[in-house]
Amino acid sequence: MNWNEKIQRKDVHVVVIGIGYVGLPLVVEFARAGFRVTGYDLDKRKVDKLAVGESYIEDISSESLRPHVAEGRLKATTNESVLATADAIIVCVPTPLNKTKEPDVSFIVSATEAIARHYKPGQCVVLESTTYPGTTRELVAPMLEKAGAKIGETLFLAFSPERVDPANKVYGTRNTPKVLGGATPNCLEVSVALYSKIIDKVVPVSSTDAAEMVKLLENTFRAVNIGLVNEVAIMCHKLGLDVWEIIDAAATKPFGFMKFTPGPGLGGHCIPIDPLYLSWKLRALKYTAEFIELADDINSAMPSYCVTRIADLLNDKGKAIKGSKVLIVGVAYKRDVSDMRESPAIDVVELLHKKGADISFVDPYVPVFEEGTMRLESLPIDTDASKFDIAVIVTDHTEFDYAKLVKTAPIIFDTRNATRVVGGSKDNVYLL
Ligand code: SAJ
Repeated sequence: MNWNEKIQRKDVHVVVIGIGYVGLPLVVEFARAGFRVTGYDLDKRKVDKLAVGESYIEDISSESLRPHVAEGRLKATTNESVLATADAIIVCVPTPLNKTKEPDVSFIVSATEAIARHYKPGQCVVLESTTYPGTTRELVAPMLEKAGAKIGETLFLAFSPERVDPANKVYGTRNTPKVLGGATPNCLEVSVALYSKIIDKVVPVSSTDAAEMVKLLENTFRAVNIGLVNEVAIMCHKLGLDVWEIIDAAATKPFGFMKFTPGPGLGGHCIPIDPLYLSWKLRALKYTAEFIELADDINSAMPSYCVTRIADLLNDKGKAIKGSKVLIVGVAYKRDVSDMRESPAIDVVELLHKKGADISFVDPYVPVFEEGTMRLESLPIDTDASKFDIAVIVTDHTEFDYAKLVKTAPIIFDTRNATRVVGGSKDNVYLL
């Protein structure tokens, strides 16, 4: 039976390797489309929850899992031998940076080694983890060929960048267009046929390298533009201008402008990391990706810039950072999420701690802040800010009471212009 028939008859067992914030939504969509799906992960906690239809990802409800688990079409396992029973294997493993800010593709390698150990002719393998152009072709394909696969004949290999946007209530897996590049035309045909069953709009491109590069352009575009507005914020402060007013006014331009806002730095597992996969690849080709490296320098320096501004504000009140009581308002990497990965708050807190500040924080999404030797517990969301020398808004969660904060905190350093929602006099508020 050929792939198209298998797909039409839903006679396809899909195994998703890595059931995190990218893999789990795919598990749901393949199950919803009527396929047999198994989530395979080394994390027994996730596997045990998925196996009983319990979600552990904010954007996925347990109700969307349970019926498929009850029907026996949706399973979960920590046992890699499930790969031998897979018709399609989707790889959604992390691609972090290592200590020297270089790509760490070890999770892709481990996943590919497992696939190779259980390779059977006819399988379709799609890599979704964000990575540098060439990974699928130079790293993954040869490992599978060593196991006997003939790419495009006995194994269909593709790359499709994940476009999951945590907490996005408008765009989910099904209605976000999905780019797909095949290692060969046959590979593209099979993977497009499969993904078309779960994604409204599949966007084929000419190769796996092209598909890998598309994702890196998407996120490099964001990192560079965020770096630009962060530098504009520094320039405006030196010019005595309100950068938020400038950006809001520029954003009235109905064409040729896209609004980005300055902040305390670049957080999350995508934007600070993905562009460095691209600049690393180009360095290997003896080329310096100037914009990426410059944006990374500016974005990485924002926490330290914020601490300098905090020092100046306390100094104006005759206070040193050392011994001052500082309330950090919000520590997650962005509004209304609980994720702390690469959060700029980590650097802001560490720098203040090194200077001897007496630090507390409040974040309804993050109960405990742990970094190095530091361990802080979040104060209640209605903490009285008048007991502190300064309140620093690092993450502008919606549920904070900014009006109360403006009324009670002696000084507020607002890195997100979150206090714009508060009317009346705000002469104790200082913006990035
Ligand atoms: N940030 C700014 N200024 C901005 C936008 C973001 O300082 O104008 C900061 C955020 O506070 C955060 C970091 O940058 O610390 C990243 O924010 P993000 O809005 O880009 O959010 P992410 O990291 O969740 O990015 C994801 C990405 N999705 C994928 O990679 C599949 C990104 O491509 C999306 O564009 C982004 O969500 C989104 O639009 O929300």
